[in-house]
Amino acid sequence: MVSEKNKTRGTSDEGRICPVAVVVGSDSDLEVMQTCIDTLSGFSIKAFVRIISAHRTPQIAAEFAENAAKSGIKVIIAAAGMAAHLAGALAARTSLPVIGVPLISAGGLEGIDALLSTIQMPPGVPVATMAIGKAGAKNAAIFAVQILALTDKNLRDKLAELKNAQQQKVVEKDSAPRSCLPRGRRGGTQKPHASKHKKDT
Ligand code: C2R
Repeated sequence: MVSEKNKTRGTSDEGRICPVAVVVGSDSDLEVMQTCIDTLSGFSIKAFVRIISAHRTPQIAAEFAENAAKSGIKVIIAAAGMAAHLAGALAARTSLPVIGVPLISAGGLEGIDALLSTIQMPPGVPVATMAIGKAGAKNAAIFAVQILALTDKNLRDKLAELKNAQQQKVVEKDSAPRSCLPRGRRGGTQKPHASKHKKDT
């Protein structure tokens, strides 16, 4: 039985509504997903973090997804490794946008297992699947902000700042002095043309 505490556990953090839920399949996923939580907090969004497994706690997962919209959540980010059923299982029970982050798990297949499990949803139940691991964790946060920014000018301005800042970084790196490589040494080591120099025997 799901406890009443779990059933009604809302999104309120000291009375504050968190519009983004970050759900992980295991506490072992939290280290990578901290990037997601930190990126959200860079936009002054406090994530509502839960550890829920569609495989290990299926009833809690179902109840969380069914109550999410009512409790003020607007976007769900679901991250899991291995046979990552989590994002799809949540998406099956809510019409909120669900963003999936496939993770690398010890004993898994370097995240390819989680990627395919998260991305290959049947038609009718979409999960917006990000890249594997840390890049996906960061992009999930930005994608959630982009969704919220549709109705929030303040967030739109902050997103524009982020784009400008990252553009500026690349431009600065590009304009840094770099030494020229001698001719013939560009693009790695060149193999001698063995066939041309082969001695006739
Ligand atoms: P443990 O480290 O707890 O053994 O978990 C988790 O996300 C984690 O990456 C190993 C991996 O199993 C994943 N997991 C899932 C689900 N629940 C846990 N993929 C699920 O319901 O999809």
